[in-house]
Amino acid sequence: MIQTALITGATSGIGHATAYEFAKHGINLVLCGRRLERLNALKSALKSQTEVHILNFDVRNKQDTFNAISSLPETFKNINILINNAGNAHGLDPIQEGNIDDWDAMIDINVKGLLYVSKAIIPQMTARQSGHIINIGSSAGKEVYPKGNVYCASKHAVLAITEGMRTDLNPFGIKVSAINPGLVETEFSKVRFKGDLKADAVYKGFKALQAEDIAEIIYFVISRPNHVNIADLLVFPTAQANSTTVKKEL
Ligand code: NDP
Ligand code: 8X3
Repeated sequence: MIQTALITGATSGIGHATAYEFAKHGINLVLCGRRLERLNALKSALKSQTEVHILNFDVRNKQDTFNAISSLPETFKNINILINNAGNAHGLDPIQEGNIDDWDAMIDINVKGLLYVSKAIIPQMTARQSGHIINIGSSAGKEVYPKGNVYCASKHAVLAITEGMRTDLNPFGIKVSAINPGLVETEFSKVRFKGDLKADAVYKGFKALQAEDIAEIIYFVISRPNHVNIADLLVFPTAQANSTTVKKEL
């Protein structure tokens, strides 16, 4: 059976690489993000391999999120796989110096946005009694590092929501998984540091995970047999032992 996956945050990094990985396997794609020109470019690049529909909305906006998902044409309406990936860190500051707009962004996007998208998709999964939801958490959802405060809180929330979903959706046979990467070289640090050159230093001196590494893992997780659910997966680059221990050669 041909499957359809909806990927949030498909314009960059992990979501972008996952779109390519899924297209390779003939999975139909609903690709979401705010940067329309990137969504259009992605559609052009992948349309020879699979069917692609793009949805251009900000997950912070509840109404836009529901409108976008309910606008899906009949052929894309049945989402079998939901990849809740859109998210970022905004800032890296001690709590006493934290920027309230950054806090709002992280809670609104990483937590509330994930909930809005899930709320829009789950009813069709419960109706069909099948589906797979993958939430992209983080090693930051398992430990709190200095100045990580609110980002770590948002990712701890993602893990709590994942467990809650897995429990509540258990009667419907829906799989729910969390994939928790450590350092992945994407636009993540550019966003966190608002374009500051500091971002370039984050992945220097060691081989960080690449977006494609996570995309392959996501495909592995969604392609297990029906009776197998990888509930929670933590992955680091070899050079990283935990959030604060990274072997760098500078
Ligand atoms: P990128 O910055 O490369 O990608 C983030 C994606 O999220 C973009 O496609 C962006 O699209 C989308 N996004 C951000 N804000 C919104 C919004 N308000 N509405 C809709 N889409 C939004 O980072 P990554 O690929 O690294 O991040 C993907 C996920 O992986 C995030 O949840 C992140 O927390 C998590 N993660 C990242 C790690 C890392 O080290 N890179 C490690 C662990 C987890 P657009 O701007 O076009 O809307
Ligand atoms: C991204 C990894 O260590 O920058 O979630 O928080 S980290």
